[in-house]
Amino acid sequence: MPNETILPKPLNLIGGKWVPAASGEEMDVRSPLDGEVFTSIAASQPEDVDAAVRAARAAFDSGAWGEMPAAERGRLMQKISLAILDEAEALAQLETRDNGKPLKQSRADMVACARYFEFYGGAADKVHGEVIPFMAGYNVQVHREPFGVIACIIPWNYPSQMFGRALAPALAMGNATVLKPAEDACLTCLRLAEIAGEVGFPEGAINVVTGRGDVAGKALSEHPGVDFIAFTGSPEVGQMIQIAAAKNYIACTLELGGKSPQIVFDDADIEAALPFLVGGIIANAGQTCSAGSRILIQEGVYDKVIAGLKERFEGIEASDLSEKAVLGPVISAKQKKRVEAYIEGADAPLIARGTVRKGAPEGGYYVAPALFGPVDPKSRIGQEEVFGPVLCAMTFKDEADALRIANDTEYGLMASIWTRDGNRQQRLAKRLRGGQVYINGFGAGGGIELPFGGVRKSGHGREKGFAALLEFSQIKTIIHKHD
Ligand code: TXE
Repeated sequence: MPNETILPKPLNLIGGKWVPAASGEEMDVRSPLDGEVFTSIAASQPEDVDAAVRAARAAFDSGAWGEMPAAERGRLMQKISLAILDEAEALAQLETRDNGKPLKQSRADMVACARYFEFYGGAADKVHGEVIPFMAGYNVQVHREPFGVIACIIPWNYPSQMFGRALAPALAMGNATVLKPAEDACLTCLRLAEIAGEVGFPEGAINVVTGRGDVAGKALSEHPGVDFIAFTGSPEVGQMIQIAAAKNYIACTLELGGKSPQIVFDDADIEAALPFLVGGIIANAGQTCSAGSRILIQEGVYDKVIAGLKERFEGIEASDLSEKAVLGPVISAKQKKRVEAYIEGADAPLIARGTVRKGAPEGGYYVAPALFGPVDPKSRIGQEEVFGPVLCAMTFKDEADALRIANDTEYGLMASIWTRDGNRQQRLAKRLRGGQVYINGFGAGGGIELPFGGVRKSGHGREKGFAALLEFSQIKTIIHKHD
């Protein structure tokens, strides 16, 4: 069990107060490690969401957060960053219990969460405006302003990382926020919001409402008091969010799924590539929007790369022993069923299957990893996002063929190129569809400093890096005519 002292109560954070859902309803929380219920969360209704949006609006309008000197805002963000690091181990234990990911990954997520607040806290007083030379007798200033109230709707795959990724840039720019974390894993978000209060964030700067997506999430996305929506999740819900935003004439960022390719050419350093080819789909049990779920291999090295992948896949065990595991369970019984249906229905030869640890709890959501190949790029498993530890290997003849296959999905989020040819690296990096391209490496959306986001069914807008500060703020031009 995680450290009981930080196990959050089934409450929402609204205007600095911890309150139950107005209806009193709660939802069970199950651990993916054993499928057992171990706590509950508030099952919020539209009225709870309304109260949270009003609290955020009040905090914004009062200037308590947005008009606080930027350096002071930044200092508070540095404080939460340090407080998260102080409590990182207990938070990581809680994350693993709630989400199922191995402890090593939960620990890395806490460092990343703290780093988001450090990075954006440091940037809070460094976003400058501009002065535009206009006509004689005019002084024209371009300011960057907060939107006001930002709704952040986030998924369950990286709850604490997403807390930092969505909230830190929004807060740095002076917005007030309402967070709707995912019902499948949100406990660390509740504790992180509590820590923000403990280090001195003003009431209402961060509000958190838990509950079902189609109830609380929907109410938040449709709320007329929201000025901007940052959504990460499935393409289907992303589309609903964009429609809801359009109805209120507001903007949104959508960070949806992917079917990201790693492209291995004949001249690649295969030994260097193999750990990244495997890690790109095994990390977080493949439940990463930027997972490298397609490996495109040039014909001349196909057998060699497959032999390396096969050996590694057969050695991977899905395990409940979180301290040692590299692969944990998937998030839910529903997700396990979905991933297994893809594996059983795959129209491609199965090359290798890992195992599930003997003795792992029966009720846990473990899926032995699977490697398929050669996969027809047009097949269902070659095109759709599985969101599980399932890797599709494909072959290609030449650079043009690789580019065509890589870009031929509805998604466009990430890609990596493994080759020693510098000209090819540049040519392909520019032509691959997506928001991030790695050359001789793969970091699944890696780097807090690095702008990240997709195109088409992978979404739009950029998070991370300085780009997020621009995304979470708007321009105002002040034109002053003087004598
Ligand atoms: O996502 P949902 P799910 C993909 C992945 C996965 C599939 C389904 O392929 O298998 O989506 O996952 C909230 N209005 N990704 O069902 O439902 C919900 O409560 C407003 C990719 O868990 O999109 C949660 O907070 N909000 C992805 C968030 O949306 C709604 C991460 C995401 O849940 C809502 C997760 C509604 N009508 C899944 N319905 C990535 N890009 O990393 C749900 N929500």
